[in-house]
Amino acid sequence: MEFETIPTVPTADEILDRSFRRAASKMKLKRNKDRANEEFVRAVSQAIHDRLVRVIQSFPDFDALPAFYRDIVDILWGLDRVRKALGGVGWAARWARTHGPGLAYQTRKSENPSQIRKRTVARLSSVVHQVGDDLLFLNEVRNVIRKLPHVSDEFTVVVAGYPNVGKSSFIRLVSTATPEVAAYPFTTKGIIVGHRAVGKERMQFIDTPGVLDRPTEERSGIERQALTAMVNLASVILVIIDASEHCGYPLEDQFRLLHEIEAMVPVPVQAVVNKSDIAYFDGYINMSTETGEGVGEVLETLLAYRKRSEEQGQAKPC
Ligand SMILES: Nc1nc2c(ncn2[C@@H]2O[C@H](COP(=O)(O)OP(=O)(O)OP(=O)(O)O)[C@@H](O)[C@H]2O)c(=O)[nH]1
Ligand SMILES: [Mg+2]
Repeated sequence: MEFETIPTVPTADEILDRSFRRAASKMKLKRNKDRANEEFVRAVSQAIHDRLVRVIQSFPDFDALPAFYRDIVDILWGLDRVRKALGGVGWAARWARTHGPGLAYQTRKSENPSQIRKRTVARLSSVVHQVGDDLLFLNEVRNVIRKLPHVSDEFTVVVAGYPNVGKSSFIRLVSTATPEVAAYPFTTKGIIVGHRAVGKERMQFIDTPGVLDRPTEERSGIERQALTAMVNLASVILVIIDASEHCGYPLEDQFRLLHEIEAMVPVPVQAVVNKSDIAYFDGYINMSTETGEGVGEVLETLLAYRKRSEEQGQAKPC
């Protein structure tokens, strides 16, 4: 994703300091003092405009992003809020461009160019400070999105289920990803991507935060990230069930979530029961990420889905 290359968003003070410094160096080149004041005003408004435009241009076009990334930005901050912040910065850039030449002209025509210059600097500072919070917010967005995992367009297993059932333990065992594993719910707070070599190719594995069986509007941003991964990224969803209920959630709720997921997505949903070293559940594949029992069977089942998807892909009309 192009997110990695978004540079740090400068603060209002940094933009002003750098722009004043650049303008001051241009001012020194002018012998005539009045001309120097005029040149300072012109250069400072141009520099502010350029720096603000650079901020806007460094962000991707959110409408053109793949649905998964757009959803994640929407879940974390709200797309409207991000667009509004970019809009604010755009307003300040336009202000500098529109008013800069006029203010420079006034400086030249004035009886007291140095006073007009100071007044202009104060106005420009005030405009840039008006979008100071937008700049800080955009930097916060930048710091998070540049670390979003890179998800590629290949056969993808999204591992989902209630919190604390062993999703990350499974991902650690079978893929290159090393998510944190802990004996409490919501250890995983975002999407984590790993891979596993399958012959000459790879299979992508996505670890997700736990999801509770509850109405969508009550779900937290952490849970909603898991749902968007299931909807937008999965070739197959592996729902892990903890029949031992050591995770802290009743089996009945876990199965309700499984059925909700089945109804929500068009891709295959494979249920697997984990922690078979503690409790076994008839009628499902049982595995234990602790002892390794059954993990091979789960991988074979996933490979069979992949094979089927390849066959269907080949069967598709061109
Ligand atoms: N006995 C036993 N414990 C397991 C097994 N798999 C995972 N655990 C334990 O279950 C707890 C939760 O494991 P995680 O892998 O962090 O579970 P998770 O589903 O990723 O949890 P969240 O990220 O919080 O949703 C940890 O204490 C693991 O050691 C298993 O097969 N058997
Ligand atoms: Mg986890």
